[in-house]
Amino acid sequence: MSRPMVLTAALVGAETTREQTPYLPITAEEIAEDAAKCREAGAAMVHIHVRTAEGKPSQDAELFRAAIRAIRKRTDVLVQVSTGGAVGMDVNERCGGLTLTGADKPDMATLTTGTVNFGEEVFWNPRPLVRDIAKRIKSIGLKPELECFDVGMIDEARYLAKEGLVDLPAHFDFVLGVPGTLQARPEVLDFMIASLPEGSSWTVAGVGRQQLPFVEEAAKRGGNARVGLEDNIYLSKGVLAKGNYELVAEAAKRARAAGRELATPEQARQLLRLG
Ligand code: KMH
Ligand code: ZN
Repeated sequence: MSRPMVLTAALVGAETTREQTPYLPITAEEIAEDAAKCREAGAAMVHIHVRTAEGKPSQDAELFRAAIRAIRKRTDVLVQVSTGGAVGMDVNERCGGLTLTGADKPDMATLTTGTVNFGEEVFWNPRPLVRDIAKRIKSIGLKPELECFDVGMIDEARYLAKEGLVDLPAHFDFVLGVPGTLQARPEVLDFMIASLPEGSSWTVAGVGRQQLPFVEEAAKRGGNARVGLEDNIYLSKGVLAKGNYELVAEAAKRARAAGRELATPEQARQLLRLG
């Protein structure tokens, strides 16, 4: 039996707008409703950002708390909080989700290990800032998902491990296809997999129209995949996904067609070594 595939749904993001798609969840209830449908469709984890009532990107702890409570009321899907936030946010703002404790504590948090162009802007992650976020994640007993927009960010994770800020093997997410960064091509994925520290696990998040094809690329290679409105709003050319759950359902279909079963949240916990 092949290893079950972990599907993550990136529900909200910081860049997608209601003008682009009316199906973007914004409130805690909308996020939770979509999260529960994503779980039913085959997702084991959701990656969340939060928004103000006006839809502005935020990393406010209370907004995260409300979203996490609403999700956990409805479903057992794992919850990963973003520490990337939106470009231009300072480190304390970005780490709002890491201040939650007890029943509101997330299951995982992202950690981007380097600076990268991000469309017309810059997603700023110099070493001191990355160290700061890595320490915060470690100090609350969470495991990071190492978000790599470029292959050098995998090497940077090795460097952080030498400093004792990240434990190896770890779980990596290759984000491929953001304008201005490394694009989603099969040979890029192969190189990234070959560059991983021994024993590490990986997910690939193809951005834009490469999202669903890269579920297949991941499935073939024994890895995991991320889909969702953070990275892509279309189910097919010109057809908006009517919620994250439609993208998860399509990803699940493609994963199964490639011979992969889907991981439950409990299996994902083991596979990603979340403890
Ligand atoms: N919104 C991007 C600038 C993360 O969630 O950790 C960063 C991002 C990464 O989305
Ligand atoms: Zn994100």
